Amino acid sequence: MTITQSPVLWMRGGTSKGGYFLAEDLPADTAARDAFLLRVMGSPDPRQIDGMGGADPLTSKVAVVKKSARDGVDVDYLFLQVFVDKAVVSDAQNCGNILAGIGPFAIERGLVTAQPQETRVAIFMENTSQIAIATIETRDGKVRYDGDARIDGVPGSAAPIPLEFRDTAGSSCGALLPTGNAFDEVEGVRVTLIDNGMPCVVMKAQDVGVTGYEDRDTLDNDTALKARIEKIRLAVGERMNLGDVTDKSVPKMMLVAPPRNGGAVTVRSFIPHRAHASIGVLGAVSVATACLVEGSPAAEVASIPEGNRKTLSVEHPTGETTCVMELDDSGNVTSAAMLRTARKLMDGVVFA
Ligand code: NQM
Repeated sequence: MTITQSPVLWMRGGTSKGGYFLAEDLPADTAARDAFLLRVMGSPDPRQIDGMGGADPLTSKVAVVKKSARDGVDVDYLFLQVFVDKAVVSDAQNCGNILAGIGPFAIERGLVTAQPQETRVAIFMENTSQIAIATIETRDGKVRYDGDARIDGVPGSAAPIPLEFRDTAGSSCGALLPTGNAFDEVEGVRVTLIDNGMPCVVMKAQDVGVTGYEDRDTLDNDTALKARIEKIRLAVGERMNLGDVTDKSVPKMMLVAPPRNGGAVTVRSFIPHRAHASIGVLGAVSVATACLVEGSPAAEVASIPEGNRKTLSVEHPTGETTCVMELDDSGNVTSAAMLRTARKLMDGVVFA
């Protein structure tokens, strides 16, 4: 089926933005779907001038949603990253920021019925076959978007959307630590290969010649640094069970340094070729988990509170993101929660 238009809801989800589609509105054939989405976003083109994308990986994102047939699950969510400057649409990663808009979208489209005060939406994340629970404020049968919750990287405030993740370890790599090691040495740099919801390569910023406190533009303009970490990324794809990662948006590259504002750790992330303006949701969960791995480079720079329930503030270029992690008595992370917000921006028809 070739289509030239589709109903869509455009939303900000967390610190990202993208098009939310019902699965039934898109072609079932992957090649036809991807061709349509590339046209919708205006890719490949660094400016995405002929489409809806914002010339940034964080604003070139798509959610495909359907009612779930799974027990105890409300909706199935497939995340698609539409590359900005390549004709690539990838389902190789999940996205916890776009996830924040899934509950509101499901209610807007009648896939989930709004409850009197708040509506719990159980979401099956198709990319990684895991479940997240989002709690959406609802009044009079509608989503409430206004509120007092603030997240760094987004101006103003909005209704809170708590997200809870369980069993995210090994989401794409098969194991939390796919090589079984607290660190491996790759291209002369000590790195932790880790996946607690997002495949990440975590290394000390100083080990690749930066401080970890640079702003996004400085890092984005550092071509020597980017070439160095891309070499590491390509070298670890197979070891992380991700295969050839040349045209994949994972693993993410995470440069860590000691916290400066009372948090647990400072992170500068590459996703993977552009520096992130803040940090991804599952990216933050994975880095926070790396800080808890004894003997890892991240543990050396992190400041970790005591107890089995840890509130870890991950400092990033535009503020911080707080992850609340639950650990079992052996120190394994059993769940992670994070606060996000979302906003409905446009409801209509998009053309290809
Ligand atoms: O890690 C960007 C984002 C993300 C992903 C990226 C995300 C996550 O900020 O769960 O949210 O890492 O490509 O939207």
